[in-house]
Amino acid sequence: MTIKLYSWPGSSGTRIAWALEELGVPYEYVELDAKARASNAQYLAISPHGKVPGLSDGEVTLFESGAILLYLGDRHGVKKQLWPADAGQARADAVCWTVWAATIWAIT
Ligand SMILES: N[C@@H](CCC(=O)N[C@@H](CS)C(=O)NCC(=O)O)C(=O)O
Repeated sequence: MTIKLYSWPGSSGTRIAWALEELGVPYEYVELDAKARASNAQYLAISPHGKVPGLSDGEVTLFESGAILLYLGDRHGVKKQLWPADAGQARADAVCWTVWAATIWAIT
């Protein structure tokens, strides 16, 4: 099952590429043309507002970098001990800082 990261350099997709590299999960980087993406029906099925990043993992598709990071944590991070498994304080902290990073980075 191939992971595909839809993004372009210098975008919010950078944080997803970084996470995938840290997780050591193989993925395909699909560089989108920022100008043409609004008419890219295949991509709009993954990211309804046409923004990057978008990610597909087999049949599963996601948009919003914060949501993608939480998904990667659950799907690949727990088994690599890079994401807290159980619903304790460590996991709560991981979720809080992930959403913070996805939010603060977007407004600065
Ligand atoms: N909150 C979203 C922000 C997504 C976003 O704004 N992406 C920018 C690139 S950094 C984009 O696609 N810009 C094109 C546009 O706004 O039309 C996330 O974190 O994924």
